[in-house]
Amino acid sequence: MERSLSMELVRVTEAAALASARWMGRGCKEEADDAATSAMRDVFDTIPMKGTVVIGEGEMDEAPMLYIGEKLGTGYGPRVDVAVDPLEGTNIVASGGWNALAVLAVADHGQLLHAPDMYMDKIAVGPEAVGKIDINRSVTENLKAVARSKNKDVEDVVATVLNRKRHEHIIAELREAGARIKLIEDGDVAGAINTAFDHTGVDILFGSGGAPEGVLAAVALKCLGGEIQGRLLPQTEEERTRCGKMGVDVTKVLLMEDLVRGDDAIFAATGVTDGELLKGVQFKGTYGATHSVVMRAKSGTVRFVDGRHSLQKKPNLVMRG
Ligand code: VTB
Repeated sequence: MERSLSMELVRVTEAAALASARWMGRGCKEEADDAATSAMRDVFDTIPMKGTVVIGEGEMDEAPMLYIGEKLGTGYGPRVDVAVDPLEGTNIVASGGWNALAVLAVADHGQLLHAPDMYMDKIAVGPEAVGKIDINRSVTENLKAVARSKNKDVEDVVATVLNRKRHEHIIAELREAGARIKLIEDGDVAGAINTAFDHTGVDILFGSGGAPEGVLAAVALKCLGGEIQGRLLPQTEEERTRCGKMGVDVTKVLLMEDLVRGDDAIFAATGVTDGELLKGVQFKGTYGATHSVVMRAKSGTVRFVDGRHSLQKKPNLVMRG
C-alpha cells in the first residue's frame, strides 16, 4: 500500500464530517448519516485505488451507498479492502453530543475481519497495558492489570462503558472495585481509541458494541500499539447461523491478529462533534474547519491534521482534479 494513500483518505473522512456536521443537534440522525455517506462515497471515487468495501453500510440487496462488496476508487492503484463508518454516532450528531466521528480503515486485500453487523463484547487498552488484559477474566482483574501496568491505583483508573442496561453488571463491578467511570451514550470507536492517548484520561474500555466498530477500533489500536480483544455476541439463531456460514467461531476470543491481520493498514477519522481526541467541525463563514487523525500501522506514524475547507471554492465538498 502506498503511504500517500493516507493523505487521500483523510480527505474522505473530512468530507463526511463536514457534510454530517451540518445536522448537529437538529434531531435528524438519518439525514446526518446520509450526508456523511454520500460525501464519503463521492470523495472515494477520486482516489487512485482498487477498493472493495468489506465493512460498510449494509448488504448489496439493501442497496445502500457503500454496501459490502461495492467497488471504490478510480480502479487504478493498490488493491485494498475498505471498512467505513461514515458517521460513527448518528444519535450523537442528532443531539449535538460528544465524540461523533467519520471513520474509515483500509488494509491490503483479505486482512480485515469481515465482521457481521452484530454485537461484539470488547475490552481495549493503550500501549502500556498490551498483553496484560484478558476478556475472559473479570472486570476487576482487568482493572488491576491496567492499574499495575500504568503505575496507578485502581481508584485512578478511568473506564469507558457504553451506557446501556446490558452493561449494568459491568458498571456495578467497576463501582465496587472503586474505579472512575466514563459512561458514554454512543461512540465506542472513540472510546476504544481514546485509551491509547494519555491526554484523554481514559485507560480502558469495557462492554459490547457493534462488531464492525470493533474492527475499525482494532485498526486504530494496531497503529497506536494498543490492544482490543473481542468476542461476537449473536443474539438470534439467524445471527448464529450467519457466523457459522462466515466461518467465525462465536466462542473464540478475537485477538488483534484476528481482527486485522498483518501490519499494513491505515486508519483515518475526522471529528464531527467535539471529543477528547478530536475537535468537531466548525463553520467559520468562508471555510469549514476540521480536525482529523490519520495513522498507518506499518510505520506507526500518527498525524493530526487541521483542515480549512473553502466553502466558496468547494461548495459541494469535492474537488475533482
Ligand atoms: C456502539 C456505538 C455506536 O452502536 O457500537 C453501539 O459505538 C452499539 O449498539 O456508536 P447499541 O446502540 O444497540 O448499544 C452505536 O451506538 C451506533 O452504531
